[in-house]
Amino acid sequence: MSTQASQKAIYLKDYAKPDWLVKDVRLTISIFDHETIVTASIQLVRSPHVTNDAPLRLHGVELELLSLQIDGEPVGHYFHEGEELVIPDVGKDEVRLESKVRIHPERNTSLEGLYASGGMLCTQCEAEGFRKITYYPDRPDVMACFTTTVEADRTKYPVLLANGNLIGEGDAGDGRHFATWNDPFPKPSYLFAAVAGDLKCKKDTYVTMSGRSVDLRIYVEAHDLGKVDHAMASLKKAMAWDERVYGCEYDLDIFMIVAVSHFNMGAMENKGLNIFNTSCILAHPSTATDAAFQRVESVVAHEYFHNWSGNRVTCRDWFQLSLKEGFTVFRDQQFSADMLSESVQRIEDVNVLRTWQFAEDSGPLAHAVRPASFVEINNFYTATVYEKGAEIVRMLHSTLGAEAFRKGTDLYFQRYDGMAVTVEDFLASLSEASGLELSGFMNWYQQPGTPVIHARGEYEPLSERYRLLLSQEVPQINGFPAPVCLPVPVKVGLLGRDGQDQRVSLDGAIRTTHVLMLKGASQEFVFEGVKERPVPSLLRDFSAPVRLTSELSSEDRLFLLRHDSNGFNRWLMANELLTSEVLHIADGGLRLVESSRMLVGGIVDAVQGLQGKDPALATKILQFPSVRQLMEASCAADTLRLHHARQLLRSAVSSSLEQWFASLFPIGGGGGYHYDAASIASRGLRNTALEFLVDHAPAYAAMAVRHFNNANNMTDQYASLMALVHAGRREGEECLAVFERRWGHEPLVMDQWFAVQAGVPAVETVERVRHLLEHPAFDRCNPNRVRALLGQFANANPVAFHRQDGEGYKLLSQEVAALDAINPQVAARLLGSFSIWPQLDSGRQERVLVELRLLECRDLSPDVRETLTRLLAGRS
Ligand code: B3K
Ligand code: ZN
Repeated sequence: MSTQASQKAIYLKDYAKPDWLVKDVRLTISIFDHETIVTASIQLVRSPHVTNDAPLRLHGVELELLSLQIDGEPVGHYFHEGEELVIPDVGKDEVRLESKVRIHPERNTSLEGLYASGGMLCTQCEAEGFRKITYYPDRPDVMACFTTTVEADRTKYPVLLANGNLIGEGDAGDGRHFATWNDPFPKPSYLFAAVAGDLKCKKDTYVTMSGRSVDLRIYVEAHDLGKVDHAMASLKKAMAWDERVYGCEYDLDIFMIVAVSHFNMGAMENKGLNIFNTSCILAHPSTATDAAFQRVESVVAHEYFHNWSGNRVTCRDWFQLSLKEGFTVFRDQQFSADMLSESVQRIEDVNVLRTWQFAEDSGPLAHAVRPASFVEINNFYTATVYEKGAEIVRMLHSTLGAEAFRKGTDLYFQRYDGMAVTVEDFLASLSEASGLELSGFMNWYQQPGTPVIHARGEYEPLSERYRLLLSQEVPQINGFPAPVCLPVPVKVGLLGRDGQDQRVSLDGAIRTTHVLMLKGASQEFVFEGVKERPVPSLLRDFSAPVRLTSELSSEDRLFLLRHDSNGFNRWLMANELLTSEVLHIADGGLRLVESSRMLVGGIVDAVQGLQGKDPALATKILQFPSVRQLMEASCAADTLRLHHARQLLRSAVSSSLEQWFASLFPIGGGGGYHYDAASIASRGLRNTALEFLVDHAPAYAAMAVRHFNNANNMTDQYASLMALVHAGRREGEECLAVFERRWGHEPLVMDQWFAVQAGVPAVETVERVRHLLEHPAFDRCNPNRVRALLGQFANANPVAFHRQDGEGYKLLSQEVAALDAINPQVAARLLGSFSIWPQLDSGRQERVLVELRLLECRDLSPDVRETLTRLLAGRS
């Protein structure tokens, strides 16, 4: 814990190379019931660039130092400075440092460093958790080969794992045993991992493209062994995909995944020993929804892909975080698009981007994809670093084209293998391989804010020309330097009256889709051979992370919704039309008007037209913008009114589609559960229909109860539960009780039980959440449970969270304070939910500020203190 005065920012501009490098590390972790002893033997060499007798600085946090020797002699003179142990006079240029420390994983609730989860011990070292295990230069540009011995009681911890290949194991006396692992690949300490537990494992093998056989293992607690088949299948798909698309082959003889139930985020890419949140690895049709299956597939792939984009080539410093994360998110998005549906994947990714990243980019927590400074790096694992970072890589991919992009990534992986590098190095590889000048993209990494692109088109019938004027405005974000123009690829198609893409010419190239590169403040693009006045389909596939304004009329948008060959843009048109219509209804008398009827007609036509062709897209089109998105679009804070307006328009859709929705049943005829695009799509459409019907009329509650009772999979069961509970139907409460009785023993399913209740769009949900905080199964030490109840409440239930009397804000800030004493990372993330405050009306703003000021007076972790300071920085 720290006070405000000790908040110390670090700056990218101050980066200095390490004075000492590590040649090799030998680590022994001896686990006992009430303590763990870590001995480290580190071969250190003075870095060649250092001319003076630079002191040796090692990071260490919450370590009890038992002994410290250099070349076998006790170190006489050393001192502590912040998180560093400093040895001023080492004398020689190469030494072996041996330390012995005592740590207490059994008491470590921060879930960083070595900690206990259930009966096992595991590690989480990214970003700076290794310093909670031993004294070490804990920075990503210090890379070394690790040999790790884990030693523990044989009965309690029969499985002992660490990075790399197993090189020895045996008896250690006293009922104890040990295992020694060697990782031949140099790596930074943040990729270190060790696990000790009573685990069972599923084994498989994968033969790589060069014919090497890799041993694959997924370790879980015994009762979860039946839930790992999907993860194993996903891993093998990811390994094959990375070979095929990026030429990246796995390098060790073994690849292991361990599932733990207490984890701060989704998963961690430790070399050869990924550690996963159970929520991102376990999937069985009876306990996991389709969404959970998809998440497992994409997170398994993401962590696996890091083996090259992150591990073999790593980050020089934490400012470069997006170098590995943005690139790897892009890679996992490409993979998921290949596994299921390209347009649906893009819709989902853009929805996340527009909902969370755009909000972050325009609020008090805005920062660059590569920030220039930070206090606590854990606060920068954000939608901006991840999702906007992925969008930048996507723009590079579309600018270069797939082939040149691949040449660039080949060069990047080959040139920087085993090195810790920067975003500039990545861009240089792409530029060198493609011959394209890409330095403008550096600005995408360096400046925050979402650019606004204006598009204005003009048709000249006589010359058959269509002039498209594009201009950009880059917002000035408080506290950041004046922004500059960015390179913005805008993918465009021109539709004729028949709804078909016209083949038109731009700069001599004749195509149906063109990618325009807007570089300066404004630029005109002239299409030739345009036979008739077109309706432009702009920013297809969301070719750049921007807000687009255009002169498209509602009729044009409806036309695009009906006809656009670009599935993504059809959805975008529906989403934008629905957004403006709901806002219109909320602004007016909470009544449907003529434009509402026109829109409902368009939605109904589009959805019915997609039946049998693309039910997944139909489902997406039916997904109304969330109240959260409506708030973002309108700056309106009366979330209850927005909810009512949204429900009015939804019920108009229900009225028109009632028969059709009902025809998607009868229930029970679905057959067994299959995980494939077609089955997911048909379940998705039916469950969306159910949600509309249950909302629409109480009579459909009985149908939903039947669906709930007869469901042979969690997707259908959860969808019917959610439909009933969120519609406020009495039957919903009964199903909640049944669900709790049935699934009380399955933590991940119980997370869903908490989440569905935290999401009820009603002001009384504040009291419900308070009540659930007292439930015996609520546990502040488990981040999944905290996210299920409080994350859902604060981020996905604006009606309750923004309740006018401020009770939602009070609940959240009290919980942030309580959680901060347990797990600062989780607390700080939850506090970030307040970042919407400057957009609220003055009454709500004042109520938020009361809570934030109360928090300000407390003793807070650096994580929460930094977030709080940033939240309040711009207040008047
Ligand atoms: N690299 C980890 C995230 C670590 C977060 C540390 N606070 C997971 C991932 O993005 O793959
Ligand atoms: Zn990642």
